[in-house]
Amino acid sequence: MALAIILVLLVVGSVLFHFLSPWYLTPIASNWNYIDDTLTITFIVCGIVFVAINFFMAYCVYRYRYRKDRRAAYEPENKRMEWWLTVFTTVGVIAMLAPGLFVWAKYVEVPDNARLVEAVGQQWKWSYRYPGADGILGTVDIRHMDGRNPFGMNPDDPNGQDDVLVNGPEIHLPLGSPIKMLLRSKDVLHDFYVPQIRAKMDLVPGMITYFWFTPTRAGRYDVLCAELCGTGHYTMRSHMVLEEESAFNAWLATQPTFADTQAVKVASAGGSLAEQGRQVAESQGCIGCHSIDGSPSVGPTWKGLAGRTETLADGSTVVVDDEYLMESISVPNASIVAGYPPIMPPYQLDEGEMAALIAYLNSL
Ligand SMILES: [Cu+2]
Repeated sequence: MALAIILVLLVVGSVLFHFLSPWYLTPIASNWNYIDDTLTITFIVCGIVFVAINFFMAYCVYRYRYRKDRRAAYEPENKRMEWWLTVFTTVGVIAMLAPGLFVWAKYVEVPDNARLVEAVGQQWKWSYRYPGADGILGTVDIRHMDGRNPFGMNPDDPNGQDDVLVNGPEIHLPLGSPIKMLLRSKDVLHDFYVPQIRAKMDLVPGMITYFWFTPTRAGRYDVLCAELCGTGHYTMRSHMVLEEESAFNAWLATQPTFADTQAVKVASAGGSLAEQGRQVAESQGCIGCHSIDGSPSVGPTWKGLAGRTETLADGSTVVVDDEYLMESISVPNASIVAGYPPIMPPYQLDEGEMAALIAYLNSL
């Protein structure tokens, strides 16, 4: 009897928890209401089955409890009950699968007028590329990738010169028009996921995968990696800002094109060495993990870094000088500061970039 009551209480508690819990889906910010509907249908089907099975179990536990004067009867077959179970199960499974197929058909059919945006994943950060005024993304190849060209842009492709490269921690997109997100990985499996968009897709090395959506609600949302991709997986984050077309265009205009990034490198002109270093830090995405105002982040803050005495993971101490900074940039895991995870990827900078970055670090 006690067991039967516990079972009933468990069911009632689960149902109450579902309706009273504050943890539910975040407000949707895209056109994918279908995905929410599919989730709801699955939830209802599973919920009904969960309640029915547990109540049935509680009933059986009570009804067929042990009694001295009663023996169990052996009944190996019950045709009628098997029919009922088969029919119910079939209807339930169809109710869960059919809407999914319907939504999937829409999910893979990208509208013709969708704008292209590319997200590039690597251990453990995101970067983004827009096609520029011509609407065409330039070709890329892994052979072109280096510290100067992290996207692997083909320098001889005229379509790529005006591509806008965002190596920072944010992607901006305009509200109201469909976006086709192209996904490319530089190393291992990743997964581009923004919970408010309700859409996600794996990044597979050697393939360009995609999905599409129409942003509908302005805001700043977390971009997550939803595929375990190594020790720094949890830090592989970014933000998606959805805003009005005009604000989006104003932001996009502040981002460098591929031609800009190459010109800066070649000329090395404009601004002090420290200012050039600030640009290197921005273009390499360093500020995604290191704050410059002393606030805590994934990695140690850069504020007051030069000359600071750091305690390393092995208990020894080191005074931060140029040599230590250089080592920490090119071989980050050689000396890890105590309290931080060993997750920074090595950066290959050329001599000029390294000198500029160190001048910038020393200036903070
Ligand atoms: Cu990842």
